[in-house]
Amino acid sequence: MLEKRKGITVSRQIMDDQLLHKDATGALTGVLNDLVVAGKIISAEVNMAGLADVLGQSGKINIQGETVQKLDVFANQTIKRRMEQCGHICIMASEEDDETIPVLDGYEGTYTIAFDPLDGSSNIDVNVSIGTIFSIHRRISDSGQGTEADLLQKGTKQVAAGYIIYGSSTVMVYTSGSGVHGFTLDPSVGEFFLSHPYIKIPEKGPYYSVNEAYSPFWHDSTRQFIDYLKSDAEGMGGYSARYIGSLVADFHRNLVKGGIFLYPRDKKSPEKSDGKLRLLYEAAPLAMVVEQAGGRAITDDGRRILDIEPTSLHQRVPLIIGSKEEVDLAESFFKA
Ligand code: AHM
Ligand code: MG
Repeated sequence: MLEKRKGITVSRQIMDDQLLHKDATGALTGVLNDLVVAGKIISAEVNMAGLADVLGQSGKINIQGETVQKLDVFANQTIKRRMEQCGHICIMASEEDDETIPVLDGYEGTYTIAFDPLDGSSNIDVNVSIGTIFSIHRRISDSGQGTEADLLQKGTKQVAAGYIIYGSSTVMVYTSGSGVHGFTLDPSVGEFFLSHPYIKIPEKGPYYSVNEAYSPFWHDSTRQFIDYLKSDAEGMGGYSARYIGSLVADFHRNLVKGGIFLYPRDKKSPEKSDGKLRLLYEAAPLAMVVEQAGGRAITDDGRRILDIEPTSLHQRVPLIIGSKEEVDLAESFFKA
């Protein structure tokens, strides 16, 4: 059956998911379909990025006389434009904007969206995988433009979450609470086709992903955990380290192959006292995906990411995410 589903379009899957919810109005389907469009537009621009560099530097004029935009700015504008007029969103938050973003008057809907338009900024100019991450909640206010409180809801309240990775191919992975599905973009026809139905993260994985250059600044429990993985006490023949520096890419690899990703707190700077990654745009959506796939996501003091009540839009949170066994193991070190 699963094999037979392979190759269906992302729109078909989104509609099938909608059928599982008897009260569904089609609004969430509308949001996800507009996100798919945004993903295709960004993917096309990412693929042109190398060429744009040849034709003109960002912020300068290219050979056609157009201003070349920075990719992260372009991705942010693309998603905002699609969402402000999609008719089902009442307010947005972007990692790139300090404040909440309203939708067009008359287009206010029932959902909110928080997104990181192009995550992995250090990899944008060097042809390494980058991605868009999104998180969707149902509004709690009644009507009109949404409020910040509509966005500051915990991860367990997400109705859908996922990411689009722009890598060797463009892949969209999302969940609306009934499993995780992955779709690969066929650029020749401009359509995402189901390539990874009902993704399950391996219970135990061969990889750990962490920026080891920060190890002198780690807290003891983090260092002891990573040393333990290297010691082969788990009998894996030793773990392998894989760290791209694009969360989406590191997460996606571990989701498919198994493993653990860590961005813990460190003592390097006061700003890193809660790690680097953002709760609303990065940690909570990926936590929903990983839990739906059978994995776990916690902080480095053992809190479940999805249970954290957000207090501000750009709040950071230490993130430990991946295969169940490795996250359980990490937790035992953090609690000790
Ligand atoms: P960004 O939102 O500015 O791109 O930063 C987030 C990125 C993540 O994709 C990645 O996991 C992390 O920063 C890497 O940070 P570091 O270079 O400190 O290891
Ligand atoms: Mg980011």
